[in-house]
Amino acid sequence: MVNPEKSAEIEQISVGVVGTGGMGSMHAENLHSRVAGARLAAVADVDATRAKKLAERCGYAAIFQDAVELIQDDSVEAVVIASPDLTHAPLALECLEYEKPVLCEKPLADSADAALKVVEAEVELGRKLVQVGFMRRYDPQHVAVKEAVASGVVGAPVLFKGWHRNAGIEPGITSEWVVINATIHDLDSTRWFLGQEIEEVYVRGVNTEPALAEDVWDLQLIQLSTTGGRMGAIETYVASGYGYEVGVELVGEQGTVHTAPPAGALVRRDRAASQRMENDWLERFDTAYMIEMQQWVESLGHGRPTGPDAWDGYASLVAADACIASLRSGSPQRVAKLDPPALYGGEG
Ligand code: ISE
Repeated sequence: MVNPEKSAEIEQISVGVVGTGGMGSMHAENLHSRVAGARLAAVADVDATRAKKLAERCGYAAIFQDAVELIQDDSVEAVVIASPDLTHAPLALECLEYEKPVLCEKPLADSADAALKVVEAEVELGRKLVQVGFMRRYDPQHVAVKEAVASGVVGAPVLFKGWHRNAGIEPGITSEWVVINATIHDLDSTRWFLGQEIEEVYVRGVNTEPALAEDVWDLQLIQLSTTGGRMGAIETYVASGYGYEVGVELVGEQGTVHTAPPAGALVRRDRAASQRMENDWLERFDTAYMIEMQQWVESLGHGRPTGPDAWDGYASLVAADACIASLRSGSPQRVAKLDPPALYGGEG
């Protein structure tokens, strides 16, 4: 789908994309052909061949092998970080150094301590420039659930349930990776839907996948409670084998709301009914990624990003750290108490 406004004569912000794997390519292609008000100015990747192929597909953007050089380049006004997780925080800090707005893929960092450095740098700067790629907040199904809950139709929400299943494993993963790379989305969803911080977590898991080391839990179940006395249950299964599926249910005092099944044809044949399942997050959240990028670009036109911020990135990692402590210790863990600085609406 090409956005017709793309070709209109409107002012365009020049965006550089760091990382040209699956996520970076999708963001670059959205910027190039679907999002109004932006142009793909540059891409960066250590893999020059991959970067060149993407640049050629997307209107011959400039190519960098060094992400820092892309960030520093005068032709780049805003940056998307979609490189490996470990690089997110250092590159976000570099963007803050050059006062460039940045849409940073989740997780904001590989630990809460590293994410706090980004928060502190933003506080020091005195303005928000970082948005974190929690794209589910833009998914029409998730937004519909959020709106239904906010309308009060089911009364006060008392329980959040989330399920998150990946079709197949990535080789060499660890139990900690499952939390930081996958469950991080569900921790953000819990905070977003309940409007409260996570206070305590208890994580259990099992290994279902012979291709992984025995101590790697590819199926994890989290029980949690929040600062306002609500509860949550998150299932993350990164080796479901059957397809990619993400959903939420909110149980309220007078009813429940949950994400509708993905739209698509129900085929009946040979005395069976079937519906195609999505393969991965790029397919399932295609619309969400596009809306996320469009709204980010528009918000920059108005001076600052309005989506999930560095504090959301940090708070989700504080909860993730507690999940990791729980899976290692086998016991429930308190989540460190949060005190947001004034920049993020708090008194700290
Ligand atoms: C992946 O990195 C993502 O961000 C997806 O949204 C998530 O569902 C998947 O589990 C992660 O590995």
